[in-house]
Amino acid sequence: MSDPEILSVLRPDGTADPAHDPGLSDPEMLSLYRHMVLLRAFDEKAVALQRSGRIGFFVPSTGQEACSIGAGHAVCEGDWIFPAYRDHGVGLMRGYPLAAMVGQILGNTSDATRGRQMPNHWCDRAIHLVSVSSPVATQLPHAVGAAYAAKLRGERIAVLTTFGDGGTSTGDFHAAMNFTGVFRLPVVFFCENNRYAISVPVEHQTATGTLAEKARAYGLPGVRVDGNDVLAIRKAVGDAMDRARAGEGGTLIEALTYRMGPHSTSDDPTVYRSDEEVSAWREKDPIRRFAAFLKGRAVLADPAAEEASARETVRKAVETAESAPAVPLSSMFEDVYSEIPWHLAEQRDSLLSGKG
Ligand SMILES: Cc1ncc(C[n+]2csc(CCOP(=O)(O)OP(=O)(O)O)c2C)c(N)n1
Repeated sequence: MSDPEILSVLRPDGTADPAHDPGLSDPEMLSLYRHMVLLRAFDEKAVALQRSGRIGFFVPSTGQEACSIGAGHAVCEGDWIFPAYRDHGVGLMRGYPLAAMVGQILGNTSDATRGRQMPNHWCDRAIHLVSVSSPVATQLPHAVGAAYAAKLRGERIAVLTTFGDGGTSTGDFHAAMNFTGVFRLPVVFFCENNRYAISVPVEHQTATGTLAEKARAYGLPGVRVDGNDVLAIRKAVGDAMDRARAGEGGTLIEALTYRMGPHSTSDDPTVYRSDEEVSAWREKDPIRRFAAFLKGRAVLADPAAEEASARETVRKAVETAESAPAVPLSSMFEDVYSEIPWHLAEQRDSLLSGKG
C-alpha cells in the first residue's frame, strides 16, 4: 500500500503491488478495461444526446469508472445490487445490455420501463439489479431488507449498495448501517466519495476525518480505498462480498474518487470548484492509469483503437434504439391495476379521443 490508510494496487511506476493484487487473469483485466472505456463512451454520448435535446436529463459517471466497474465485477450470480443513480457501470459489468441502457434514457418502446422512469433509472430483474431511486440513499434500507430476507431464507448471498458521500448525511444511511451491524447482515455499503454532493463539499457532510470510520459505531469494518484504481476497488469490494457471503456480516467501504464532470446535465460545476482542482484529478484518470498498467504487461496494445471501437458500439446502439417507435399514450394507464378503475378508464378514453 502506498499509503497505510488507503488500499491501493496500481503503483505510480505502472506496476501492481503484489500484496493487494486481486489476482485477476489477463482476459479478466482486459474485460474490466473495456467496460470502463465503454462506460465513458456511453457517458459522453448520453451528455451529447441531452445537449442536442434528444433526451431530457443525464447523470454522468466520468471519473468514477473504476468504482462502478471494479465493484460490479465483484458481484456474483445470486447477489443483489441496489445502486445509486451514478453507478450504471455496476449493471453494465454484470451484463446489463448497452442497448437496454440506451433505450432507457430515450424512453421509447425500446425501454423496458416504457418511458415511465427518469433517464438513469435502470433495473433488470434477471441480474438482480434493483431500480435506482431518485431520493438520496433510500436504496440503503432496501438493500438491508433484501439482505435480512436472504438471511432468514438461509441464502448465502451478498448485497451490494452504492451511494455518494452526501448519502452518509441521511438518516437512511445510519439506520441501514445500524440494522446491518445488529443483525450481522450480508451488506456491502460502497460509498463513492467523489468530494461533492452537487455543490456541497464533503467537509460539510461530516466532522470526522474519514467516512469509513463511521463503520466502527455500528460494529462493522470500515475500509478506505483508492477509488481511481480499479484493481484496488475489485480487491476491497471482492473481499467484503466474500465476507458477507460467508456469514461474517457487512462492511463499509469508502472509495476516494472524483466526479470529473457535472453532477448532472442540469448542473454547472464551474460555480463551486476550480479549474485547477479538476485538472489535478484529470491527471488521475482511472482509465488512463489502468491502460498504462495493461500496456506494461502487454495485455493491451492500442488504447486509442479501444476507445474508437467503444464509441462505434455506442453509436450503433443509439442508432438502433432511436429507430424504435414512441410509447403510445395509452401506456400510462397500464400495469398499475389488474383491472383499471372506472375513473381512470374515463380519463384514458377522454385523452385518447383528443378531448382530454
Ligand atoms: C432525499 C433527497 N434529498 C435531496 C435530494 C437532491 N439531491 C439529488 S442528488 C444530491 C446530492 C447527492 O450527493 P452524493 O450522495 O454525494 O452523490 P453524488 O451525486 O455525488 O454521486 C441531492 C442533494 C434528493 N434527490 N433526495
